[in-house]
Amino acid sequence: VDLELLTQDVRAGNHRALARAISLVESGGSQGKEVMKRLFASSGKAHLIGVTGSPGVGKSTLVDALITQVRKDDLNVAVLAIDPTSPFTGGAILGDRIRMQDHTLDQGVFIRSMANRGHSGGIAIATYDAARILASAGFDIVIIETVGVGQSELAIAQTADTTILVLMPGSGDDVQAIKSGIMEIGDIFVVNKADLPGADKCKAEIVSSLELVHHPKAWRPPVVLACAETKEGAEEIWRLTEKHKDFLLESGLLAERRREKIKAELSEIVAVTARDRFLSKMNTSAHMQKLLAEVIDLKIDTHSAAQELINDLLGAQSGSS
Ligand SMILES: Nc1nc2c(ncn2[C@@H]2O[C@H](COP(=O)(O)OP(=O)(O)OP(=O)(O)O)[C@@H](O)[C@H]2O)c(=O)[nH]1
Ligand SMILES: [Mg+2]
Repeated sequence: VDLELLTQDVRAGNHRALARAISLVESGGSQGKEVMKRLFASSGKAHLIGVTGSPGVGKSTLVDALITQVRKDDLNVAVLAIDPTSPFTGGAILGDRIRMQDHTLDQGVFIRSMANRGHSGGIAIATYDAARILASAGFDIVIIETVGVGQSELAIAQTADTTILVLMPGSGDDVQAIKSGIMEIGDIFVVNKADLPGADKCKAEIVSSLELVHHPKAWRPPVVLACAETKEGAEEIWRLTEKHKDFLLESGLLAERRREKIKAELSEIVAVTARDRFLSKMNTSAHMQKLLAEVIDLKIDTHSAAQELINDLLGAQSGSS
């Protein structure tokens, strides 16, 4: 791959080059890192919007409706759909394509699914990189759709400047969200499938539980009823998203949040890299074989053995043991 040419094409907004560059960061190799090095300086401008919620609440349908709104304002939008791992929603890749295909002929829209498996560096890191690639291609808006269940999905949702939490009535979702503490990550709450019974009750419960959550400065997360299938509520959600962005800018919170996020991202990269290095060294270490035998014979306990290995590896890495 000619990386100079590739990154040039990415900056020019070429969709094929974008797909290629994202594949490179997804595979976690050195070429992906090189791509990021070249694009980094031009990657700061997009508004990152996270859309998260339980499987099947209508996130993709809502994102599709949001794309239409964004295009009406003459802005470009890219979507990263992080596939759910759950076997119950395994059809999501195809589903997302079909649902979003209205926009596939539009140059101002780019949609990409990312598999939640097989990332040596972790899906979160690949997602941060992909979002930056899209930003440097000139997309004004980058939407990241994740299923808000696991730790890594929450981490991804938190990379966004604005996080939209989607729930639906009658699923027990609201109660679950309140219990698990994910209420804190939502900047905008959407009760989707408002055509189903119980939507008003669901909204009321969220509103009252939000009163117990601390929120930064002047922003009180709004709770919006929506019917993504008919695009009802999409315009209001888009307007609130823009309003939240203005709030972030005016309050100085945007800079503060981005700082926190970059810190988390750096920790993640360091942790993942360190773990990989440790594990590969450990597996080839002769000392490891010896300790293994000793643990089996109950001559040394696991914690002490691990500590010996860590001392070994750290010593070897810093070149002073
Ligand atoms: N009744 C009703 N159904 C809806 C609405 N929005 C979406 N759906 C349906 O809900 C199902 C799931 O929609 P998706 O948009 O795929 O949901 P998702 O949250 O993206 O699902 P995963 O990505 O698999 O977690 C589909 O059958 C949609 O047609 C709505 O407003 N009302
Ligand atoms: Mg989806």
